[in-house]
Amino acid sequence: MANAPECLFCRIVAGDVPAEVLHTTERTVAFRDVSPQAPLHALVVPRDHYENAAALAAGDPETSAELVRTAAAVAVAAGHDDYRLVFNTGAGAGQSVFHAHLHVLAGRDLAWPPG
Ligand code: TR5
Repeated sequence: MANAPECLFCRIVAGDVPAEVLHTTERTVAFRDVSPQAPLHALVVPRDHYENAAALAAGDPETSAELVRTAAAVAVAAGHDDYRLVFNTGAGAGQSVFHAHLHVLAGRDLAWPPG
């Protein structure tokens, strides 16, 4: 799927908007969230533009799986065996950037259910 020039995360992937990149693979980029909600808060995104996790899984299942592998690698590299992975999907669920992204949260007690 083509990248979207007006999409913030496409621009981070392209290097046009600065971000603290933690890990890259052929298909994914992981960078630190600008407004961290835990000592480790990273976002893992596909290089290609998909609106949300469901669209990514339908259109490119291998990259969808790679997002999870990359998220695990980021958490373990930061010294965390326990971590939370979150896909907010839709504005009502808290999605604010409409380029699929997997939140990786770790480093503090994470309550359940989430807010
Ligand atoms: O709310 P959802 O699930 O869509 O998550 C979007 C995430 O993007 C939020 O946790 C934001 O804090 C994060 N975000 C927003 C911006 C940004 C970012 N993370 C890294 N770098 C960012 N830049 C440069 N600009 C943002 N507006």
